Amino acid sequence: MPKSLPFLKRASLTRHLVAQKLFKIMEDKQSNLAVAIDTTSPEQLLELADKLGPELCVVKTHVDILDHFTPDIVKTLRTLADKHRFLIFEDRKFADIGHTVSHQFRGGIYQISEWADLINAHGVPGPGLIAALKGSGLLLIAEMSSQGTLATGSYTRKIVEMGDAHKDCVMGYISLRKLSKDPGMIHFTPGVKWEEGQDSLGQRYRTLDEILIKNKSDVIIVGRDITHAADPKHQAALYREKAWNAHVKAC
Ligand code: S5P
Repeated sequence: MPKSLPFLKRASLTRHLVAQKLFKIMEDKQSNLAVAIDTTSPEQLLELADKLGPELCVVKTHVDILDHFTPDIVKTLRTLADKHRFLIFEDRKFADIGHTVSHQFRGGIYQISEWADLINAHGVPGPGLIAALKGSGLLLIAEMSSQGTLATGSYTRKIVEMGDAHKDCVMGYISLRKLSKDPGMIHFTPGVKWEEGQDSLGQRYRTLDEILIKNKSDVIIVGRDITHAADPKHQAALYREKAWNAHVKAC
């Protein structure tokens, strides 16, 4: 199995500014850990982002699950992102025609384009939505961690073809493993726990060694195993260290 290149080397192999920035953050902080802070409380989101910030390269949000929203919440999150040097990834999973998606991205209550460094989209509608999402770093969803996902086989291959053909906007993939041959593309993998398993609603978990060493992905996205731990800060520090060691091993 060919070895992966170090992140700093890969930063020079992409022209995507957000990808370059992320590669550099990962190398400087020795962190390829993204944390999904899936809480309904804005106060808890900000508190966890501040507490875990030093361990992370990315904070992943679902703003539409917050039980209330004001622009101040994301303004504070941006301040924390600058303080701790992490990127904000709004996991909106856009999946409509370009015209609609453009409004969902730039307008509405959340105005995602104003504060998100990273966003993601399904490729089902075709490449029209990619052009509409220009601005933040875009990840296409090529595979999913959930049981019975339809994003497999030729669908997955076509997503990677679509993404690799739009490198001015697309900087990587949500996937279970490395898919693109382009070292400038960054692969993010959710569904991570210390041990393999499942939740009660179809989420499937694998270990970080399985994801980063065996399947050559780049960034792990960990949610409840950190946010619901007895000591989230300690757990995040452990995940950071182990994920970084796995990355070094894969190089
Ligand atoms: O295929 C996917 C894609 C995503 S972005 N499977 C996922 O679980 N996710 C997201 O990763 C999901 O929306 C959640 O925010 C996070 C996983 O959370 P956990 O608590 O199961 O680790």
